[in-house]
Amino acid sequence: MQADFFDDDPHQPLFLQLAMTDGDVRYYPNWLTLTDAERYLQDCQKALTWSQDYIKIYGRDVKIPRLQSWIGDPEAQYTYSQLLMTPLPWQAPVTEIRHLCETTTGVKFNSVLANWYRDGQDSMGMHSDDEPELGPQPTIASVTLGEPRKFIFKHKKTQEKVEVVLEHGSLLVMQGDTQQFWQHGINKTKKPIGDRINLTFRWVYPLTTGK
Ligand SMILES: O=C(O)CCC(=O)C(=O)O
Ligand SMILES: [Mn+2]
Repeated sequence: MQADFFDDDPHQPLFLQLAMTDGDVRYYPNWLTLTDAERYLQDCQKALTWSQDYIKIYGRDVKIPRLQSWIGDPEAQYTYSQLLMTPLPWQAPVTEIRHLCETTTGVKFNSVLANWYRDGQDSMGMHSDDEPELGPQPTIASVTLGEPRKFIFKHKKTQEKVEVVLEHGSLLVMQGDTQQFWQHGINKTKKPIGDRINLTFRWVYPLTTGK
């Protein structure tokens, strides 16, 4: 990973600015203390309502290779991989983490997609978070709890790749034109690895009815 370290505001945690053309991605290692990261990992595993969702591929229902939970304000309805997701109400561990994300980014979030990667066979295909309800330049705050996983960016035109290992207690912030120009994802791995929970906080604009 190529990056520069930034420490321009002593009240804000240190971050690495990833070297990416047409993108603005910041990585905050050790964003949470180890004690908080451990506690949040366990609380999220226990307290969230996790579901095994399916997507349709060529008319067949295919299992998404991870567990998910969509939490947010009631109007934050979201289509993800062609699934219309109605949010579950906010609850303790994610509300606290949401406030920490808002403090670091200076942006408000009304929803979070929680992903539980149970082992190396769970993954996330390459995609951009570019659904219309996220607006043209969404800020997405992505928190990692548990097993570190390699996060891959691929430029949509040049195919350039940038990789960063997302560590326990870290925060990744994608903003500006990142979703317009880049895809991101997490590959499967044969390594025997444990659980990872990822929380991606977003602001979802309510869907208009066209009236
Ligand atoms: O698990 C991750 O770090 C990525 C999650 C993600 O890209 C998403 O939920 O859209
Ligand atoms: Mn994403």
